[in-house]
Amino acid sequence: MLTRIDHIGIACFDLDKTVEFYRATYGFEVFHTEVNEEQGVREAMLKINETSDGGASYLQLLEPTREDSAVGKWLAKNGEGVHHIAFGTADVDGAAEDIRRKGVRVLYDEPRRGSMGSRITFLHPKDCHGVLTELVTAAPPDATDH
Ligand code: V0V
Ligand code: CO
Repeated sequence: MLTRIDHIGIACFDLDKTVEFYRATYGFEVFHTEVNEEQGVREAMLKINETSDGGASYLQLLEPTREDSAVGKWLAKNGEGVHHIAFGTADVDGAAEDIRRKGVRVLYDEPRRGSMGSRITFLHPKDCHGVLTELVTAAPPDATDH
């Protein structure tokens, strides 16, 4: 079961400038930053609110670390903007399997490492009405060292 919007992924050319826009305009502060080399991103998580399932919702600002990454390719084609949405679930393996059985392409055989020790997978945007969709299981609270 999907129980929250975990994050909205926003692609940008300059992470520091974009973080500053969200701080100055809305007052959102950086909760966590990291580089994920496998995904080819440098990212900042801005926590927006807690959610009723014990999780939280974030904006995920993404700057590519290389041009041939998913975000690098997307930026070259589209410019800055919303890149993906992510739904939170306690069971990313089960959710991905259910959705795969419905005929939607799940991009990874096994979930991979995401932000803050989470486990993530993606659904192909062409099977989701044009929206790149991520499924996330957050790390247990004591395992998160943000
Ligand atoms: C590509 N397309 C998109 C899209 N990216 N449509 C909607 N939203 C997007 N973000 C469309 C594109 O316009 C093409 O449509 C078609 O899909 C094929 O795209 P492509 O440019 O040829 O690129 P591909 O096929 O090489 O790669 C697309 C996929 C790739 C979705 C397969 O981006 C991918 O593997 N994404 C998952 C990983 C990812 O995005 N990582 C970065 C975030 P037309 O032109 O043919 O009609 S990492 C993250 O979120 C983390 C770490 C986290 O949350 O913790
Ligand atoms: Co994401």
